[in-house]
Amino acid sequence: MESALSLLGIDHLLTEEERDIRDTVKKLVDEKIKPHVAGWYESGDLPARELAKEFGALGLLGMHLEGYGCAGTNATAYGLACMELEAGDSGIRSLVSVQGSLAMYAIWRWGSEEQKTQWLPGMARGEFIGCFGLTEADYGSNPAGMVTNAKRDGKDWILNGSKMWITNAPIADVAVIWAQTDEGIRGFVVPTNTPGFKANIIHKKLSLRASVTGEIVLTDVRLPSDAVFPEVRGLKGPMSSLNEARFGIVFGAIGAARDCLEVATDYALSRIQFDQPIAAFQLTQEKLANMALELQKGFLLALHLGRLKDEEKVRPEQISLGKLNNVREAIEIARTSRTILGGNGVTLEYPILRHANNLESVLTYEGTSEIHLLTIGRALTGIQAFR
Ligand code: TGC
Ligand code: FAD
Repeated sequence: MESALSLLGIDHLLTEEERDIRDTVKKLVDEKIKPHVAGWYESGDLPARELAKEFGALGLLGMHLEGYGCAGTNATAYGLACMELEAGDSGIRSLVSVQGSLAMYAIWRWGSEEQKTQWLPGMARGEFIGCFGLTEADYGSNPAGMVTNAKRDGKDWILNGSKMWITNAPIADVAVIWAQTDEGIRGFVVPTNTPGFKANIIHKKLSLRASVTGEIVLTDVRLPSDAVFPEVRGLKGPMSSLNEARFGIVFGAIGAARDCLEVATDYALSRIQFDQPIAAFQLTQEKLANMALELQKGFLLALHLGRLKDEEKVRPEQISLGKLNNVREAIEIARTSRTILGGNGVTLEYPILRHANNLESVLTYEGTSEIHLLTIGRALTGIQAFR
């Protein structure tokens, strides 16, 4: 029998090194994540520090970055790692992508040499956890309007404002905070023990429960002059990190969808109704075949973008296309897989509704599906329809 991603024989499109990395991450997820993640999801808590160290030891944090203790793999290998992590849980992939693609990438791409040497090696080892504060309560899709601000006071900077929905904020050692200045939006590297920095946990989430999300409140946070990224001004700074994380999600969503399809296929083969396995009904086979079709197409799209990225040719609107398609299809696959499990599909005994609920966040964060539609629309027409 064919497995969910083997139908097209896609494996031979990967290098041996890429397959090794994928298989290593899969083993880690099978042994250390899958047995526990339903419990973390139910309690809304997870051992993030221990996991970060484990991921760091395996070289997964900032794995596609060069130098400063990072593994320096290609982008495709990073994508494959995201795929396997998200087959465990989107919250686990988020832990890795916020650390590596958002916080570490921002420091790696825009930081001074001192900022890089101070933070990146420890972040790569998982000793320091990072977060990335762009979104505000009133400025989500439109970060250009942010009101968090940084003002000069002598040589120091004083930060005031708040950030909302910030993954890892309550457990972070360092926060990359984007703020308005009199020279436009700039990025600041903020140790979270700086007086005036507070992070409150956001409770009652029904999605991404195996991930800590917080609100950051900044009250007269005094930072030295060298806490700012020296060169970059404007949205280009944070958007460059978003490109990295969105790319990881293009692969990640396929991992969540694959896990759903695999579970649904196994279930369909063993569940008997009307004296036969439900897999024997044509309606069930239609569901499985359609899901496998979208899964293969989504993986090929991800791989194509990975190859483009490795050649440094990928454009933001191409990443938008991949994120939009693969998350949208992954949610459809999760929901259809859930129907195959009937009543059992609504419990945490099976991963499917957990994945489906997580994918609601994935559809919204890193640019909502509407924002990605408009980004593609702008690329097609040359007309921006955001405002
Ligand atoms: P716009 O005029 O289009 O651009 C302003 C400046 O930014 C540059 N830029 C980009 N640069 C690199 N990559 C991209 N994808 C870029 N998009 C824009 C652009 O070239 C320009 O540069 P410059 O030098 O000319 O100034 O800006 P706009 O205000 O019209 O906004 C465009 C829009 C709506 C597409 C953008 O604001 C957007 O993508 N909004 C969505 C916000 C978002 O995605 N937030 C995510 C927050 S982080 C998160 O969700 C983490 S979730 C946890 C996890 O990842 O696991
Ligand atoms: P809004 O921007 O208010 O959008 C609401 C609806 O309006 C959406 O459907 C949207 O598509 C639509 N809409 C908005 N503008 C337009 C338009 N021009 N045209 C058509 N439709 C439009 N942010 C961070 O900075 N760092 C993080 O680590 C982080 N982690 C997150 C973790 C979780 C679990 C979640 C849920 C979010 C996280 N976010 C993070 C925030 C996330 O990026 C935002 O939620 C997202 O960008 C959307 O912003 P919003 O929630 O304010 O929705």
